[in-house]
Amino acid sequence: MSDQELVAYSTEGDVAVLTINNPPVNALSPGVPEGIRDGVAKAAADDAIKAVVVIGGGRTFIAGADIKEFGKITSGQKEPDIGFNEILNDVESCDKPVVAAIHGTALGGGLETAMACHYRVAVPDAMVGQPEVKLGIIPGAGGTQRLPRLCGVAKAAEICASGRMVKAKEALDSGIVDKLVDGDLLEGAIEFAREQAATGESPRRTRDIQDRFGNEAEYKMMLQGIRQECAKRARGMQAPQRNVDAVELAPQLPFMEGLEKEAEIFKECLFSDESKAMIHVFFGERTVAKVPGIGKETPRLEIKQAAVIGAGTMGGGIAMNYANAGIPVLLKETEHERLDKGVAIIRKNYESTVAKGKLTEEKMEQRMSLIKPTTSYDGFENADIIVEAVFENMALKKQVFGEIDEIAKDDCILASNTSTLDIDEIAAATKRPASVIGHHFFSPANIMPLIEIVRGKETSDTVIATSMDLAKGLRKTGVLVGNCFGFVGNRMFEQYQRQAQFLIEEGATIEHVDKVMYDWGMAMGPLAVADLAGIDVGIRVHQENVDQIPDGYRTALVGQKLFDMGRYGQKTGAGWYKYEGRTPVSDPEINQLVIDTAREAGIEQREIGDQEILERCLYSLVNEGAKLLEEGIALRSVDIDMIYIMGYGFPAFRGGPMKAADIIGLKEVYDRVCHYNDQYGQWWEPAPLLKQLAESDATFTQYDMQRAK
Ligand code: 3H9
Repeated sequence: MSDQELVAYSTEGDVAVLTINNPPVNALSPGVPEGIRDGVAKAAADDAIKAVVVIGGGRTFIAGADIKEFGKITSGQKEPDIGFNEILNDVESCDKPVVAAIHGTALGGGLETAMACHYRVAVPDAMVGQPEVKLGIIPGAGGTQRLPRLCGVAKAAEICASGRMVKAKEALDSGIVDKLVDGDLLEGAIEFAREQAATGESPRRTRDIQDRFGNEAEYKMMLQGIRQECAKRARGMQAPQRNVDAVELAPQLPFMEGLEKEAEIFKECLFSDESKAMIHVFFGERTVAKVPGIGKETPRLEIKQAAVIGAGTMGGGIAMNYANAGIPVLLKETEHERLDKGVAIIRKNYESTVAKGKLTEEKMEQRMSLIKPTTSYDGFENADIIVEAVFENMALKKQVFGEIDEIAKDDCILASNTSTLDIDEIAAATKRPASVIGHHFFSPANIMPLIEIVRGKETSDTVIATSMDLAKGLRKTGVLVGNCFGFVGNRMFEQYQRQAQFLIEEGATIEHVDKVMYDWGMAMGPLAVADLAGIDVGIRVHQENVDQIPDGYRTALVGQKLFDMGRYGQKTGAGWYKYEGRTPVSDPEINQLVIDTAREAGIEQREIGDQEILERCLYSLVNEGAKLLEEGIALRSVDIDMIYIMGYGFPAFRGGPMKAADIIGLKEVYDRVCHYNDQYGQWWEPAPLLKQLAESDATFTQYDMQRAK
């Protein structure tokens, strides 16, 4: 495609119209900025033209710089492009009014382009924003310098540091947009452009605006608040603070100097590990939706009626997801008492959302009315999907699947919410294994954004495709995985938990292990997480699968003792910690129990440093992840990363366990796995894939790309 076609030049009487045509989202790929500059220059040189309108072709204005180009820069394949700033400065210098006409979204470099235009008009449902922070960077083409000149320092800092989308009305009220156009956007923009030209005044250039920064003392105080909020919300991340730093420079420096400083910070951020991780996550979120062999042509089933079996914590949460998506759902329990309890918890959950002002009472009632509690299978014959969410026990699950096989209609999807058990064995309890699939939700199921979709060996493509679409419809991310004990998430998690417990048996304290992992960015430390998930859940899963553990392998000892003591974690008020409400408090009794247990088992206790804790917890995840990749249980390393970020509180700014390993360097990771293997053997046997990639100086990301070819 030629540059000319990327930005089409046309005229409407005395107004030049530049239409950007770079589908799907009009990213500023090479050629687009140049096309805008050339179009503006052409209009400027034409005496018959009085004004210019810049508009996006297709569904949106401009979604920003082409994010794919960033990887080329950081890997040294391409020079950082500083030419974009010059182009925008040229656009802003034009003597004829240039009007950005915004529909869809004007994001990142898209908003920066719009702000370099002299005026902005937008349709009422348009949105603008500087989401660069979500990529671990700051706006690099004047966003941090022009935005405060339009809407004030405090607001600009908040927009840049949060990366949130700003609705058109708010953009209008805060001065980012000049006018909302109700009818046809292009017509409205042309009319507005003509009005500006008719004033005869030179166009208003954002860089010259000086009177909107706000009161210095006031915005300084607000910036402090924004920084504190970022430190909490984006713990461990640099980019939010760097966004505030850059915006704060706007009132202090002349515009061109501000741009230079912004470029310095932008480059610093772009080359950071944080940015590599966040860009990986951006593409990862989109990649996981793509399943090789399943395309648009794969037939889907329509899901108009759902049914859930089991009204416990998981079943109730799953039913809420369907109700939230407007899909009627039957919720079955064996006894009235349990059913009533489950429904009461659902109502309580909704009520707390209403109390926070995030849901209206009316919507709550609507959703409650979509959930139909029952103790029988009546109505199940009409369900398009039945989700089993009973106790994690194979015999029970097989019994349930045998029952639903008798009553479900022919094309009904039979999904199990099992978190560890063999989907093929469950499917074998039915006469239709092609309809059986795992839908592993994460607790609390109404909140956590992940569903591990487990493909059995006979699951049909239609059932997989429908499940992936359904996940999206339920506003979740579905990640397709293969069938094995614990699938991807829990099989890795077992290794992680095991190392955390081994570490304390060898002398680290519970608090120390948790602190190291929390400080590294995990939402919670491994032992605090075990308390949240339930010590009983972990032990029961372990008991169910104990025959999977090779003979003579070391197993963790203290967890079983906590279970025997009835210390199941938060739900019983005590586990690894004691709980005051939901606040964990160290328990000297358990610290002593660990020491006594280690002594009885002949495990020597020693000083253990932060680095060993981090390595053993993280690399045990990575090593198992590499095995899952090799076995084909995980489709790509990025799928593992998304599962960990969305389901296990892994910090997005580390990119997920596999990306974190890539960033550290697989050679280093492999060396340390070998070191622990020399020391402990057994669980530390290095994954052959890790060895192979480390020895060929490759990364998991490269492995993904290689396999996608
Ligand atoms: C920036 O601008 C830096 C500046 O300061 C300049 C510095 C010099 N680049 O999300 P979707 C792809 S940083 C490349 O499914 P939706 C996306 O991968 C940028 N590709 O659609 C997907 O590809 P595929 C700041 C991009 O309708 C396809 O387009 N801007 C880009 O659900 C469709 O995307 C942002 O961070 C891009 N910028 O949502 C905005 N954007 O089909 C990032 C999208 O192969 N974009 N793609 O998987 C978004 O937030 C959403 O895409 C958007 C549309 C809301 C626009």
